[in-house]
Order: sequence, then C-alpha cells, then structure tokens
Amino acid sequence: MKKLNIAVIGAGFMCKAHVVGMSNMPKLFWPSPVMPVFKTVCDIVPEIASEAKIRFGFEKSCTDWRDVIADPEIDAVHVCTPNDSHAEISIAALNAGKHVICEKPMASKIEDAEKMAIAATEAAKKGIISMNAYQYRRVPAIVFAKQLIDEGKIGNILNIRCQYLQSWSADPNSPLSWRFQKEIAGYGALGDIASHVIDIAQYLAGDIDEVVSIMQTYINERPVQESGVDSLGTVKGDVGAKKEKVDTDDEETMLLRFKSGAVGSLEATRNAWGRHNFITVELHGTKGSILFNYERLNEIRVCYADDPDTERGFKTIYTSPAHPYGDATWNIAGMNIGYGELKAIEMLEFAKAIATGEQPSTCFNTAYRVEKVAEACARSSKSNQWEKV
Ligand code: SOE
Repeated sequence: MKKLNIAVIGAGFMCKAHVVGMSNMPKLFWPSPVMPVFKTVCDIVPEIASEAKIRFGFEKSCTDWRDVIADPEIDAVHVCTPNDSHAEISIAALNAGKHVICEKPMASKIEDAEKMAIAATEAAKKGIISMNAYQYRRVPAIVFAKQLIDEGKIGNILNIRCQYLQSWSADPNSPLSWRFQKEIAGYGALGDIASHVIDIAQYLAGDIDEVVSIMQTYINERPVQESGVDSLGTVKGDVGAKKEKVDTDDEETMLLRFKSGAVGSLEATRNAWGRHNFITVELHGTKGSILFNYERLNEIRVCYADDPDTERGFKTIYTSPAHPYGDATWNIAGMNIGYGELKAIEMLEFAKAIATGEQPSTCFNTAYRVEKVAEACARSSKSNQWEKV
C-alpha cells in the first residue's frame, strides 16, 4: 500500500480533528487507499508545535510553514490555520506539487479564494488534489438523502430549509478570538458555519442562483483573549477584562433561489442559546420530504407522498451497514457514529482522490462556489436587494 507523508499546519482544534480522522481512516476503511505517515506538525507557537508532535505522534515539528512546503518528503498538507493564511499556504503547497486539504471557509477574502481555485485548477492538470473540509455533506444520512433525491424518490425539489445554529458565542463574555476579527476571519458566522449549510444545500439541490439576506451583529465588543488558542467560548473573559470591537457578523437569515427553480431559506448563528451543533435540512419535493438534524446524525426522516393516506408521515431510518460508509464503520444500526468517524470518512475521500487522481466533490472549485454565495449574501445585506451569485 502506498504511503502518504502528511503534514498538518496549525496545531489547534482542527489539527486534532484531522489527525483523529486520518489515523482512524485505515482502521475503519480497510484496505485504505493510502497509508498515512504522520511526518510534520507545524504551529507558530513553539510549545504548541512540540506538544502536538508528541500528542499526535508526528515524527517532527516546526514553526514555519515554509519548511513544510520546502520538504520534498511531504506529499499532502492539511491547512488548519485561521482563515487569512489559507490562501498563501494552500497555493504554495499546490505549486510545490503537494495535495492539499484546507479548512473552511476557503479564505478571508473572495479574491484569495479565487486565486486558490485557479491554483487548484492548474495543479489538477498534474494530478494534484485540492479539497476543502466541508465534512457535513459526508454524513452517511446526508449522502443517503442525496441518493434518494438522485433516484427520483423525492420528485422535484420545491423548497429546502437549512439552519446551522450554535450557542458558543451567545455569551458577551466569550472572548474576542480571531473568529470575530474581520481581518483574520473574513466573515463571522457566515464563513464559519453558514458556509457548511450553503455547501449542503448546493450538494442536495444544485447551484444557488440568487440570494436576499439580512446580516446582524448583536455583540459589538468582547473581552480580549489572552492566549492565541481558540477556546470556542469555553473560557470566558473576566468581568473587568479589556474589551475590543467585533467587526464580523453574528447571524444571517437568507432566502435562496436555485438555478433549478427551487427556493429555500438558510439561517446561521453562533448565538442561539440551547442549540449546540444544530444543523438541520428539511426539503420538500413533489413526491416526498426529507428531514435531517446533525444532533441526531445517525437518523434521517423521510416521508413519501405515495404512502397510503392512513400511513403517510415521516418515518425515521437509522443509518446502518446498508447505508453509505456503513459497512466499514460499526456493524449494527444504532451503534452510531459521531464527529470522529465523520472526519475519518472525510479523510477517506481525500485519500481516495489522491489514489485515483480524481478530484473530490469538495475540491477548491466547489468550495469557491460556496464563497461566491457568501459574498452575494454579504452584498445583499447592504443593498437590501436580491443579489446574483
Ligand atoms: C466553530 O463554530 C466550529 O468549530 C466551526 O468552525 C466548524 O466548522 C464546525 O464544524 C464546528 O464549529
């Protein structure tokens, strides 16, 4: 089996997710398309880099991502840094002939995302793979929903409603991490989480053509974060802590028109008390409906129009060995998978793409379309008009 020497740049929360996914990938999916070798972990903070080396089992650590790009031993680079460095690192890696999986959103500026898509198109001609980490479209229940749609079981899609609601930033004392700073993050909730459901909406219902949206910021200043580590609101600022301005969005509410003629709506916020990782997709077609909620990710609810009147209603299907990826995860429906297995599924798709030379469904060109929808959403919230993607 071919070895794949990997490097992870940025050793925070997403590094953990990528490492858990990559190391479990061959354990779950055997024989795996490639065998990952954990070569280098890189972080600008030396202590974080050396701790990650030990914790995650890398052979070495470094503090300058350029060392990773210059290393001829590295085959694939995982870009897990804050958004403003995604473009520079990803483009350099692609140009150096390395496969790239980059965290979402693609970049902090649409121009950078475009440059990444161009570099990926060029690299693809040489068999180099690009991928963005839009993992939620790979939840087995969502892949199954896509199969039902493609088989015509739901008919023509009329309406799709999507939500991504979290609560970790609802407390005004959740610190001002980079996620609230436009210069680093680009957008707030729009890039961070709405992007996931924009991706799912387009995966299930095709390209979005135009949007009208309202973007709001509710908490305009937050306590300055002392360390660089993003605690996602779990560590609060002191009452007397120095505060600085938030210049990203807290919430978006949008209406969507798809190229197919379908319509939809989408909401995203990290300020919804009681909601944790509440990603819901409900769609109605001419022959049935589908409902999914990530907080119950092992289930999909389906209603068929041609069931008898007395029996028509949503039924709950547990994803099982009979469903996508199910044969390789756990062998009884209800044993359930979670975020860790989902990351392994994502790494499997990255590994498959590398082994076959075929770009994954979330390659940089697909992800660039998500960026364009987000940019149209931001334009619309200023113009108060429908805006074309
Ligand atoms: C924080 O909102 C976050 O970590 C996002 O950045 C991820 O994309 C999402 O999957 C979980 O929440």
